[in-house]
Amino acid sequence: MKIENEIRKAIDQNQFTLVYQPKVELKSGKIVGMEALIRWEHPELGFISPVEFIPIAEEIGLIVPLGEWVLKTACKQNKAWQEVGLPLLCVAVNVSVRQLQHSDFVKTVSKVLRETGLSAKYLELEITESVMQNIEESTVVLNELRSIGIWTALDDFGKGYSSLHILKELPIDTIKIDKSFVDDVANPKSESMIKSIIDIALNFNLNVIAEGIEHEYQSKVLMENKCSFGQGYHYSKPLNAVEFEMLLRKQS
Ligand code: G
Ligand code: G
Ligand code: MN
Ligand code: NA
Repeated sequence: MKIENEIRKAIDQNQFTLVYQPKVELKSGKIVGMEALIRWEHPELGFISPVEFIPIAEEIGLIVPLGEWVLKTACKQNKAWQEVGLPLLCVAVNVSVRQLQHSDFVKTVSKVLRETGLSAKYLELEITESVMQNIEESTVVLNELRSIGIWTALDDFGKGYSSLHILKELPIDTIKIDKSFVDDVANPKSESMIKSIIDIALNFNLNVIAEGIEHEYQSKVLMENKCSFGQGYHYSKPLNAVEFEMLLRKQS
């Protein structure tokens, strides 16, 4: 069984689902947004991690239709939650460089917003440093997204080679501090790095959120260093739509 064919079949047969991980205000633990993450339950093979199939979908170009499905599903779900009176939150969707560089990307995002009725300000796109492969093109696309009112975040910040360069070059709104720094925050060198990253971000007028918070003490160090938002198992693992909605109802 070839995984390429299985991905194609999975799109047609609705084998993919999305889970939602809360983004919280560290001080209060209050949910301020959520990141949508794709999940694949294959009928015979069982759970397959996006770490395995996203790179293949990218390679064979299927990330474009798959990414559109993710966008549409996340926007539709967010709109549905808004319509039943739950708090107005921004949903973040991960976007591959291959999608961003596709000539129809901005058109596709606009179409999804129009069709789902979700206002652009409730959608955030998470991109990675790989968009630096083509700075000029990425700048044009990111400016177009900004002009529509969509937020953008730079995922896995600090992990790559051109983290500082990308801040200088690209119009983005938020950086997400990579989990590796948060993991290691008890180490004074890591804490200095986190502090420096946050200072740079704040100097650039960017929002900052920390990823992969698993323990209370990590959250404390982040707050001491002026990071106000976070995400991670300490607050909640990614939840299916029903579970996420229950959590939201409990808080609102
Ligand atoms: O959710 P999890 O930690 O298993 O995700 C593993 C990786 O897959 C992460 O790098 C995450 O960004 C990526 N990923 C999850 N969902 C999506 C998606 O919808 N689109 C893209 N492009 N990547 C995703
Ligand atoms: O690359 P990206 O940041 O989009 O990937 C997010 C991934 O990290 C998702 O697969 C999500 O399930 C996972 N994740 C989220 N919070 C935590 C955490 O606290 N610990 C660990 N180990 N993984 C996490
Ligand atoms: Mn992400
Ligand atoms: Na990340």
